[in-house]
Amino acid sequence: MSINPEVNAARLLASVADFAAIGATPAGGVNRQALGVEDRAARRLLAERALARGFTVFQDDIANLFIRRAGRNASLPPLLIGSHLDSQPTGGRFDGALGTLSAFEVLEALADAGIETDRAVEVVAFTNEEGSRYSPGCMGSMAFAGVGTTADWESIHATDGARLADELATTLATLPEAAVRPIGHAISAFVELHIEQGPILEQEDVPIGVVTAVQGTKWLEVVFSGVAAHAGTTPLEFRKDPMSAAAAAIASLQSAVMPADPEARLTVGRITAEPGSINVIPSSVAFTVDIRHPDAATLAAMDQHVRKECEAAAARWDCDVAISQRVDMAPGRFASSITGTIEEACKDLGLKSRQMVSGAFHDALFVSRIAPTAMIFVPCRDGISHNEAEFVTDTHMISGAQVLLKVVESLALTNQIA
Ligand code: HGY
Ligand code: MN
Ligand code: MN
Repeated sequence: MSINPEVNAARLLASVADFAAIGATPAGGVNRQALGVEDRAARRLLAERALARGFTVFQDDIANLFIRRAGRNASLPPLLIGSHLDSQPTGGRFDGALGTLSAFEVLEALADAGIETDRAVEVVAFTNEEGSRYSPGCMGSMAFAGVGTTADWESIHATDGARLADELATTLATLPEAAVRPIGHAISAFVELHIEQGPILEQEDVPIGVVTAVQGTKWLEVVFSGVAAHAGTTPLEFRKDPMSAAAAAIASLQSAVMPADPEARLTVGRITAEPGSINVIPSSVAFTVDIRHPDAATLAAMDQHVRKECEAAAARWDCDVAISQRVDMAPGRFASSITGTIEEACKDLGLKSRQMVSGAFHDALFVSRIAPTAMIFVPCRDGISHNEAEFVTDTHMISGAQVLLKVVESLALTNQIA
């Protein structure tokens, strides 16, 4: 006998707290970087909980982790929900984890209510969404969407020197109960719940964001090369100082790009100097540039602008410059059939919602290339994310999961093709 499924609020909140303890940092965040020990521990915990509920657990060769609750008709492609479990090095407890755990709560709520869905519902934790330890980000969802292959990235080394292929093998082996299946199986649709990671929903006091699109992202690595020399004996006219070139390029980009266009985003997140000695003019200086824009042509123009400024700085300071692209994510639009279903669910639940474009990239950006996809956002305090202070209220977590459950009922209970 089935009853109306309900989100078990206490169970969801406890689950978020349990996973926040894996890789917990003293400042209240998490350091659960892709394919590391803590990431594997989180995957293990989720898989054990899934097996305890009688769900099927499997993974693919890039270690995307899937949890499947069967439906009445095994021939129908499953509905996919979920997000990621990996975090930034000083990440928040909710980025990725909330979407993955809310999706798991939906499976449990359906099971508790004895609901048999027409199509199976699968929860996914995609591998390496963040891209901080291994670049690029979204490796798991790119591979799932056929945009990249594991072979493309196997020889990449992490920022701490680990080799991706080795840690991938270790991660897969950590879950012997999860058979490794071919990558990229058919799905009917994908819905990802995530924190907004920006201030809009909180400022407008709206509990649900209906995400209609994701802006484009490019990651560049810029390396200025000069001549290492003695800090004390080398007059200015004898210097080929890559630090001066880097500082000039960064200052020029930061004073021009975002002030000129309120939709543009430019971030220099990491800079290193070799040999990094206090009394040596560096031989080289490398820094990363993360640029974003909702419009593809404008993003391409920003890319050209960064290259031009860096080449000008290299000439001014008599250095060489090499610029390589690490990530190129075109902007993506989500399916109105799914955003409409999310809006209907909000109406049924009496929750205000508003449409919005995501400033952050997400796994949904790539999955949207192979199936109807959309995202549900919930507010986070002061819009802060990628920061240990990231915070979401219990009420917003529960509302988000309730909307996700309602959307799953719409997309999996009837034989509706999204
Ligand atoms: O950087 C991003 O947009 C994502 O949050 N990793
Ligand atoms: Mn995320
Ligand atoms: Mn993130």
